[in-house]
Amino acid sequence: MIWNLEYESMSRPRLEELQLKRLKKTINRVYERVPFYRDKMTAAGVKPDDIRGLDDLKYLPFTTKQDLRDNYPFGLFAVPMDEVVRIHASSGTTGKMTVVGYTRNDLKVWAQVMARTFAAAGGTSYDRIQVAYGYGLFTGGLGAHYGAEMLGATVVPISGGNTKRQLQIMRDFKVTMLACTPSYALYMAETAEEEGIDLHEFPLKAGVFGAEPWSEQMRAQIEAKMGIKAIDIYGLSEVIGPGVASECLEQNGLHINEDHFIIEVIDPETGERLPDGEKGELVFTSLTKEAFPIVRYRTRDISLLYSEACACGRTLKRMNRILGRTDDMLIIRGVNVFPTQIENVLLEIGEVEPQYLLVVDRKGNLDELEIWVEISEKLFSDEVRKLEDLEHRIKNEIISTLGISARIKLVEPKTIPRSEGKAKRVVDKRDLYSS
Ligand code: DLL
Repeated sequence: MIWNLEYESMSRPRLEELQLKRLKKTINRVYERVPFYRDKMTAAGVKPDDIRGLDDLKYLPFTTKQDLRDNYPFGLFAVPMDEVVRIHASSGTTGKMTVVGYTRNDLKVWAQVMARTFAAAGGTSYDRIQVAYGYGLFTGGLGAHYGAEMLGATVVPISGGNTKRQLQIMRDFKVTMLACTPSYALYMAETAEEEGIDLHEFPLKAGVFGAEPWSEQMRAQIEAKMGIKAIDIYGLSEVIGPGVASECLEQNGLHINEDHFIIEVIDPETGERLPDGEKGELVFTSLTKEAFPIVRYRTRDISLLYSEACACGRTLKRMNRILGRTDDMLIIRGVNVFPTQIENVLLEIGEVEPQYLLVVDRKGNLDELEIWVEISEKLFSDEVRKLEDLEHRIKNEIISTLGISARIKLVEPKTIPRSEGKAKRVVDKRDLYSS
């Protein structure tokens, strides 16, 4: 079923007309209400009236995660706080979070695009949807929740964790759709196997999985182990959360909700726009958001666009699954982690050398993070108790700032390989982006 038939299957000329009207409104709005945008546009010599066609978007400056950090927490909001009814946040590069806000209407739009997502995965009001994305500042849980409610489905808002209970509820409540990260879906499948539970006997038919990179092999595994259709869904907090783009049952590219977001693909080196079919960095501009409009946001995600028609009837352009990133952001158990955040924690604790290595692996479908930290000769020959205490403090500090647990391995000076160029801080053993 196509949830917003009119908007999801518009002709290109009508869609572009709508996009232009909305783009002009958004640009006027940010120019008038957000000093950051006005200053950047002034510096670039552009005024809202210069935006006469969709192609003129290219004259506007990009917005980056650094800009969001510089305006932490609410500096880019375009409405007074009494109109903001919800805040979400995700981790930034060096400790400061990226904070986004929603008006009542923004929440409605978000629920609409998420209802589209579930409908595109075959969902209807007869479905029971288990939302096992995390609830909280992360956009996954609440984003999926309101979308599923908008669809009229029965929502099971279980959030993440407690896998055996997830399986029990899935069986007892006769859940038909699952929403979580793909790695958690695989972990659930594996736990089911261990418990002697056959998921093929459950009425589960589909899952909407995203928030982290995954591959076609992983899709095949999930589908075989769970007996479901595994649908890829993409989004990011800065743009709205989940609901930016999602696959239909054709499973051949993710339809972008272009009536709400304009997508561009750029060469990450030159910033030049690339034609459909060429691989580059995704850049988004919101068209309807009120509290946190965003103009030409550089996602650092790499993909490409297809403009051929899709057999499902939707005319919205599709993007390929995410093929990589242009920066060093890791996604560990669904949490965005920048190596610099870990570096900051280590520096604040002191007592350790500024030499560290992050080793990320996936064991039994669960991500594991090991942090190797060099300590001084003197400390290394110290009492074991002191070393254990240091290990504990680092572990706790990582949990409280990043929300993930890590194994800490204190190593002797000069153990971590030095590099002649850029320091290599990460060894990622998961093969995430191969298809
Ligand atoms: O992860 C929003 C989301 C929630 C999407 C639930 C899908 C499902 P952030 O925490 O801001 O928002 O992280 C955004 O996650 O820039 C990508 O690098 C990555 N990402 C999200 N979806 C996918 C996907 C949410 N389907 C960042 N494939 C993005 C690959 C994804 N990477």
